[in-house]
Amino acid sequence: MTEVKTPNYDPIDTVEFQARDAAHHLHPFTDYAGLAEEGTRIVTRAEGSVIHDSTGKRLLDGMAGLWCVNIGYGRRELADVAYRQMLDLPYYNTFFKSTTPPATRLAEKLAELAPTGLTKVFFNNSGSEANDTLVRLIRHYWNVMERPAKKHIISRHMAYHGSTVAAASIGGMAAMHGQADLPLPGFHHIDPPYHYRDGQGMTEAVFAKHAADLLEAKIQALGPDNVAAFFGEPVMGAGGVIVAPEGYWERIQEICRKHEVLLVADEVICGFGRTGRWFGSQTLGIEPDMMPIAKGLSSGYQPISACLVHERIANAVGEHGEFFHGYTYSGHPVACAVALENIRIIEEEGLVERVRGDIGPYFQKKLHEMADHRLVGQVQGLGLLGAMELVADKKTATPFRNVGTVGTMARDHSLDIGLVMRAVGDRLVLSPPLVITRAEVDELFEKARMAIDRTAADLGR
Ligand code: PXG
Repeated sequence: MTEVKTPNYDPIDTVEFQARDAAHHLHPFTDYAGLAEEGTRIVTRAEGSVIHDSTGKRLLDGMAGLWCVNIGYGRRELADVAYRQMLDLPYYNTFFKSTTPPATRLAEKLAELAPTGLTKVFFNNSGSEANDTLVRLIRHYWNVMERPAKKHIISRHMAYHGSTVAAASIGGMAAMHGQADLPLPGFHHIDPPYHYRDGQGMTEAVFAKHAADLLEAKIQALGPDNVAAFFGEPVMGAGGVIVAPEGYWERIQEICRKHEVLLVADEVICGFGRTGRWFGSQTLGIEPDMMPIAKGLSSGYQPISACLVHERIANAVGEHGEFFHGYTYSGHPVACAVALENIRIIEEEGLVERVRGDIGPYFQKKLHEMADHRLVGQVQGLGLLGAMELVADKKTATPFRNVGTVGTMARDHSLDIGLVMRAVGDRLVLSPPLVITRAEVDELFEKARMAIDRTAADLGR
């Protein structure tokens, strides 16, 4: 970890800067009137698992940015690699039979790390773009296989797969659909494997089969000859860190194989050590046909994503001429060089093994201790992913009225106390950098408990 350095710009007058921001900057997933009133947090620098804002406040980043800064902030090695690559070759494309050394090397490295058969790599710049690319590729694949009716795509309510038109259609976020008349025709959703909310009264094993069989029912309703693919996050992230009960993925896979439906494991959050293996699919025993990856691929130091595609599919498509698809920055040399260096660091420092055998179990132990809190109905997690669901009544798992209000209160207390924690409805979610220390995990859960205590006090409980 490098020492803290002064930012390379003039000091910021927070209030004045907030006004400038509110005047011109349209933020993603933001209520603009609310932001203008409250003012944005201006994050100026970071190191390890800690970020700092323009007021001098220090926050422990329990979210690794947006589930992405796996190797932590302030890694000089990545800056050096980017600098050198920019001097050697800042840009060249990978269209028209060109490549650059970092793009080829990264494709080769990803094929080595990937689950069996996923040896072909298509580069994009974000998770959303990776999912868009896959929708294009899947449609093209079934056409070249002379199964043109196979076009319907199934995924899950509450899933997040991105914000482009196709990715938001795959996703199951009702609010996103509502604002844009989505999903597009041909995208369908089944209920997620959310045992705590939907499976009360069923054992996990019974519920696992029940939840997976929803996929088979949907395939039957659409006609197996019409269904192209199923998309699922190994662990649902933005939907609230929902870990499927054991047996779910095995059954999902069986159903996909039986009906010749491609299985896409969206590894944008679960990839690069988050669950204690390189990919969530490996932790959960999934053998996908395709995987979008992003976030931890570069630890967020550069925008880059990739689609890992089974060679069976890539080869079939490859026999039918040009795939008319790509982005100016597909395989950008600086982004690829940074991703390679990120992977080298993950390997050198044994971060995947650290999550599996050391910091992951420690984090889970501390997370599960939170279950004794009077407001916490359920804790759930895997590796360095965790969720705590706040409920009105623990015994009956009764949610609060106006789901989201209490979660937001706890989130706001958490930020005040100096911890970045997200609220998804009333589920408080965590996804810290893989380099988080034990002392920082202790601090994280002390602060989380304090935030929930203050929330309980606000509610008079
Ligand atoms: N798939 C998954 C599983 C994701 O979590 C995407 C695709 C899209 O990636 P891009 O790079 O296009 O953003 C994501 C992104 C949140 C939050 O609030 C989650 C994401 C992005 C922004 C906010 O939890 N996940």
